Amino acid sequence: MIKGFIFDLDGVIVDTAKYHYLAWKELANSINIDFTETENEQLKGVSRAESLQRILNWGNVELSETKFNRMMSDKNKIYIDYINKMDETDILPDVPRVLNFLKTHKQLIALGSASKNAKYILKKLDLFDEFHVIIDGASVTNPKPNPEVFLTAAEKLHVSPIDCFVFEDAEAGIEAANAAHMKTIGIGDPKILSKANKIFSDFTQIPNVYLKNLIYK
Ligand code: B16
Ligand code: MG
Repeated sequence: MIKGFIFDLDGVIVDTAKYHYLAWKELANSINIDFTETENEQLKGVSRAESLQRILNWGNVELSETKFNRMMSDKNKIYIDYINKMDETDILPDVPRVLNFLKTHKQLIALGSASKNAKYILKKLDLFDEFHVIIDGASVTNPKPNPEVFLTAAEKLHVSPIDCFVFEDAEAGIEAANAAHMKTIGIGDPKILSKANKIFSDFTQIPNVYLKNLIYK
């Protein structure tokens, strides 16, 4: 029984959402756009370019291509400054237990993230070698909610999409995994993740027996 287990990164393995928020807020405020955590929720799982476009739309601001690209690069510099302070103590509780359980049961494990910083972050967390396949924002052309990121992960794992499980914290990610015909496990707020097949508040709530059932049933 070999199944594919695909993990989102930001908000699932590590709580980088707060750093994305702080970096975007600094940028948005610099061009007089107000930006709150409620709006930030709509950027989770969304690509960097689409995130900036949404912020500009909220503020009714238009930018030239040059300025748009400069803002994306400025945002990433601020974000990387936060990331540079991270280490393995920032891995969210019980993520290592779940990864170890799946490995012990010879399951295939992939990362499916929209982030172009995913490989760098995994190395900082000392988790890079835990994944058989890493699909990130640089590997695909169509960002979530398009299913490409997850379908590519399944293809590279050589597992059929219907035998894949996706751990996701964002609405766009759940939509992408549902569109890929995979089973979705939402991590976080049930109000946001209502389209997921199953929801847990975090990995501490996922018992080994639940994982065992996913593998062998
Ligand atoms: P970057 P995930 C996503 O990562 C984040 O949730 C989203 O907020 C971010 O805009 C996106 O990555 C792009 O990130 O600027 O690092 O390329 O949740 O899909 O792991
Ligand atoms: Mg996420």
